[in-house]
Amino acid sequence: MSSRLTGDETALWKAAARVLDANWTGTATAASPGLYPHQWSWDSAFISLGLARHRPDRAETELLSLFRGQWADGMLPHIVFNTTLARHAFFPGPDLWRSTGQAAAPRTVQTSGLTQPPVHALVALRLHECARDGESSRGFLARLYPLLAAQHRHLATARDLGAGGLAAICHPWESGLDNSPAWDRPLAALQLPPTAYAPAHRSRTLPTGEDYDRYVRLVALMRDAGYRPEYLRESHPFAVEDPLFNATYLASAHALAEIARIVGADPVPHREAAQRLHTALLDRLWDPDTGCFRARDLRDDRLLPVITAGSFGPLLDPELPAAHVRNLVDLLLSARFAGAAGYPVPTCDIQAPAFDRGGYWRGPTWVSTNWLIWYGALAHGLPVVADLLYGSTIRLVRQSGFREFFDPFDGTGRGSHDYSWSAALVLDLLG
Ligand code: 9WN
Repeated sequence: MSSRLTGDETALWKAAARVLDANWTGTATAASPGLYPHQWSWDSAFISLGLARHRPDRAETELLSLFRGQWADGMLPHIVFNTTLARHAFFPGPDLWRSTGQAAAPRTVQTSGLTQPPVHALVALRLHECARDGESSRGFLARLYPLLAAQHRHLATARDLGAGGLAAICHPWESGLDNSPAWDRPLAALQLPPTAYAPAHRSRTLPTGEDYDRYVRLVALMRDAGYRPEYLRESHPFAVEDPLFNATYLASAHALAEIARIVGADPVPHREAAQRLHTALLDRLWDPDTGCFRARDLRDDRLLPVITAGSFGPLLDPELPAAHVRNLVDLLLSARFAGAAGYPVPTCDIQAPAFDRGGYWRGPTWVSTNWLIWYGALAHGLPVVADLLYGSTIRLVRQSGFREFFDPFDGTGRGSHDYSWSAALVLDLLG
């Protein structure tokens, strides 16, 4: 804990550390007690940033244990199941994914069959930068480097479905922003079989019903096609290039170049990959009419209409041109986002018809998206934006605790309590 924290901040720091202690399972951290009892991919990365401040020994274990679930083709799954729990501790559990029946999946670990935003290399480098023992941390990076490189190779080969240099997501869950209104249009185009899939399975409230049936339908299609890239490229009905996913990929490609340099590998291919992503993001997802990034639906080759917090993701690109940065900052501070929210950043444009202040990823403020935009703003030397996000995030957790998500107008906490990444990223913010 930093010695410059105030009394209030110290109390907050200790409360966050208690959440991570309570959610620690021995080798990893549950995303939240009860609701998400397994290890989720981008959660795990964010959590390791908090552990680095509190229990550095656990930070490395957390990330390495996530990579136990990596498939032989490099795919890093979005869930690594804790098989000591009852099979029905979470829906959809291992029975839906059937990973162990897949040739590329690990034999001894059960996982999902899709991925999540690749924040891992970015996080691994930050862990190294925070480490007290440089020598041992270099050893950690050396272990992780081939796994991260395989993850990036998988995205570059199996997921460039549009052949335009970006990675496509094949399921809303891969975006991390599950029920974002950005996905409404491609989901609505999906044909559902007459019998709904999702049983009365989840105690949670959002998202449910037909949305959920569509999520499960997409998984069943991917699974029945053996999660094959050829199927995803040619036939899968959901294929979208998302600015947030690709921005984390780009930032991680830069981090991977630096990790390669530190461990004595060749950084050049990773720098080139970052360069290609930079060009492709601008060419394919920048919309000059609205002055921001929007997701591209590869099935009709059109940009999706709704602007979300994900549109600010490309602030993570250190080479984003100044004019684009200015456009994004103007939009972020406008009445469509921070300008009209007491507790920014809402996850959806407040003026969009689909905006819903309590609707999970359809409006509420989340600590993860705030942290990513904060991180990008710092890298671009935007202290006003960075301070706004820092202040808003700290006020939210101070007022409402380490909740899963928050009302963007009055800061009311919603969803799970003691949500791991909310605690972890606050530890990282407090430093
Ligand atoms: C589906 C674990 C995960 C987060 C996602 C969040 C939510 C799962 C769900 O919880 O997704 O993977 O069942 O809704 O949307 O970002 O990683 O915290």
